[in-house]
This record gives sequence, C-alpha cells and structure tokens, in this order.
Amino acid sequence: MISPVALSLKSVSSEKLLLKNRPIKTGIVHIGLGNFHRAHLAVYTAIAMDKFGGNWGICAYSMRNEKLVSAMRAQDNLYSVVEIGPDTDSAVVPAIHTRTLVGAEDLPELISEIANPDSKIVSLTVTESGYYISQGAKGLDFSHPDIINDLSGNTPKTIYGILMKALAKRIELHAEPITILSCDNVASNGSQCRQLFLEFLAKADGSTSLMDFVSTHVSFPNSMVDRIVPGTESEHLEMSLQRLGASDLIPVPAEKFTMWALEDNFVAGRPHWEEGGAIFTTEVEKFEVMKLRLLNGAHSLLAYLGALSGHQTIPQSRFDPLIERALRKVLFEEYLPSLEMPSGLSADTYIEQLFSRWSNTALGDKTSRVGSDGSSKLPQRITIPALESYARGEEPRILALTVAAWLMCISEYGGFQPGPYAQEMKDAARVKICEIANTSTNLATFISRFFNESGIFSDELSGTQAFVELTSKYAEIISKNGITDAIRASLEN
Ligand code: CS2
Repeated sequence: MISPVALSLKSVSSEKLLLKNRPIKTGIVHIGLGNFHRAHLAVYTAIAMDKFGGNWGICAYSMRNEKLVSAMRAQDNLYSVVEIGPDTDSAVVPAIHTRTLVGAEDLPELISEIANPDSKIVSLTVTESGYYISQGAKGLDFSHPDIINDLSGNTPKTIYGILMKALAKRIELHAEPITILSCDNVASNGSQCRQLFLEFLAKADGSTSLMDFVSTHVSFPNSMVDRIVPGTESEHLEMSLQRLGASDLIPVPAEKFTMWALEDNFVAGRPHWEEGGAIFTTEVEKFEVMKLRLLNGAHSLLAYLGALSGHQTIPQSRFDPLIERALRKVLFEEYLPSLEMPSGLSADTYIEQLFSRWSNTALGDKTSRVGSDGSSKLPQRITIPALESYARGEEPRILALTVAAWLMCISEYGGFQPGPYAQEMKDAARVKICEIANTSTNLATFISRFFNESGIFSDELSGTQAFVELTSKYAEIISKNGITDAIRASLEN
C-alpha cells in the first residue's frame, strides 16, 4: 500500500484552501491553540483575509500541547476543519497561521510577538478555568498557585502574567494600542477579562504605568462564540484524508453551524470578520446570556444525566426520552424566563435549532467532553437562573438536578460508580470535591459542605438553603436508586 502524501502547501489543492494567499505578517497573536480556536476564529479570519486582504496572519501559542504544535509545524502550520453535518461532511484548510509556539520555552517569542507593533489583537481561548475567577470573592482568585506564581514574577503560567510582561515590553518599545479579545464561554468575557487583569496588575509591583496603558490604550470587546467542536478521534483523520486526498494528522471536527456576535470595539483595527458571518452588535450581552444558558447550560444537563444513564455521546443523551423531558423543562421553565432574546431571534426557533445540533450523530460529541470542568462552567450557567427561579416563587428542580448529577459524576461519594463516561470527565476541582465527599458522614452533609467549603458557587447560591436541600435530595436518589428515578422525581408535579 502506498502511504498517503502528508498535508502541506504543495499537497493541498487550492479549492480546499479558505485563504489562497498565505499571510506573511502576523496581526493577531492567539493564546490557546486548541480545536475551538482552529475551527472558529481561524476560519472567520481566513475568510475575511481571502476577500479583503490585510495583515491578519495568526501566530498561535499553546500553553502545553507540544504534540499539536510539532504536528502543525510539520504541516506548514496547516490543518483541516472537517465540517460534519448529519448527512454530509466536507473539509477546508484555513491556512491562516504564520507561526505556532508552545510552552515555557517559547514564552519569550510569544511576548515579542505581542509587543510587535504589527500585532493589533491578542485573542484568547483559554477555557473558563483560564480566567481564575473566584465566585466567592467575585473577582480574581488570588489564592490560586498559578496566580501566586505569576505575581511573584516567575515564568508566567496564566494569561495575566503573560500579558503583563508582553504589554510592559510593548510600552517600552512604542506603546501602540492593542485589543484583547476573549473568545471563551464566560459571561461578559471582555469586560470580565479587563476587570480581572486590572485586579492582577493592581497587586503586581510597579505596574502603575501598565494599569494606565490598559485603561486607556487596550480594548476588551465582549463576544459570544459558538460552534460545537468535539475532540479529534481517529475517524476524523480518515474523513479528512477522504476529503483532502492528503493526510492531516491534526484535523478538527466541527459542526457546520457557526455563530459569532461581538462588540465593535477594536482600538487597533480588525479583519472584516462579517465576511464569514460574524455579527457586530450592541446586543452582545443578550447573545452571550442566551447562548451560555440555553446551549451551554442545557449541554451540561445532557452531559451529566447522559453519562449517568450510560450514554457516551450527546446525541444518545438527547434522544433518551426521559432526558429530553428534563431538557425541555429546564429550557422553557428554568432558563428561558431568566433571559431576553436578542432582537430578531425567536426563542422557539433557537431552541429547535439547538435540538437539531444536539442530534448530530455523525458529529458524535461526547458527554465526557462537555461534562469536563463543571466546576468552572456550572457557576456561570446555572447560578442566576436558579436564584431568579426562587425570586419568582418557583423551584429550579432541573438546575438542582444538574448540579446533583455533576457531583455524583465526579465525587465518588460512598464508592458510587458513575460509569465510564463520568470517570473520563476532567475537573480541576475533582480532588477537592472527592476530599469533601470522603470526609463526610452522609450525603446531605457532603452536599452542604460542598456548597459551604468549596467556594465553587457564589455565596448567594450556596447560602440558599432550599437549593442546597434540593440538590441533596436528587443526589440521594441518584446514589440509592439511580439517575432514572432522580429524573422522574424532578419531573413530578
Ligand atoms: C460545551 C461547549 O464544553 C461545553 O461545556 O457546552 O464547549 C459548547 O460545545 C460550545 O460552547 C459550543 O459553542
């Protein structure tokens, strides 16, 4: 058998390239080179540059994924996005990356790239946990070892330490303005990032001029990003090979749907992202809240209820009739009353579209992917809707069930076996939660200590005794009778 030719500038046919003329200069420095960035910002930017030109090549940095970066480099920094619909798939190659960097070794290069006057935007996909938000303190988590490390002036481990060094160098060299663009699922992602960064700088030595610069010469647009992008599996390598005729070792699977709504607040200019369908709007917050609760919040429910019911994928979970009843209830009765839809978007249409996106069996998104990092995702998704339910005189049963199911997925309370898909879920708070579980004499004590001691949820929610008790009630049913009975109980009148 002849081995297929590797993906490179020579082997990829030009009709697969989203961008025909590869950029020479870098205009965007991206932190967080993962699948989401490669299927979202990179695609929008390639489409914009293909039509309008400009110097918007992307230099992308990964904190630790050496394997991905060496594969990118071996493929001329090219990769394919395999767009998977329910019935058809296709592959495109964004061809937008000028350089890729990785790890502590490349930090000086990253800092120089951000300081370079040609760089106009620093974009971020560092996941919810990369912002180090303390729900209890409602600000930066100063007790986190990574933040302590960065404030001590050691080699930075967080975006704040990196940005502090890079912007200091930028000021020293020329002090040109720059935009920091968060592309993560964090409420008011731009404004929060600005606030957290300023808090960080306020504690760092000698950073007064930096704080002035950040306040006056750096913009932080809010944005809502959306595209379901699972992890890469061997089947995606095969799909990409079929579609490209060249072998890509690092393809990104993605649904065909994509959405991006953002504030037009770029102090140093930006690409014509509207060419790829980006929506520039003054209603970003409505888009964010709609997406964070209806899509992401309901997604978490599908992940935890699904994993405990033995479902490996999101479509399997979505097609489970009992889970679907809980899903509709949480969407229409617990999430929807907590938000206002952006102008021109109907809730019914948006929700039906979500159901069809979650039904994409060919995409096969995993419950373990969506269920990972619940400790940094759930507070943003469920806190306000739960508190508002009580304020309306209602009981947020399915929101409490979501939290109970998550805790039973990751806490190993009393030797409970949550099944293989729950065991695959990663969570930075797993150890802490297991410790609380292991030192609690009964389940109700565990749940109550979890809310009081972990600092994961805000004081308002943790202090809402009715919510703590409801979560405890469902956790108890899950542990004794299983998830099916718990879902039934949450649906009873
Ligand atoms: C998911 C998101 O991981 C999660 O919790 O809800 O990654 C989701 O797939 C994206 O936000 C879709 O845009």
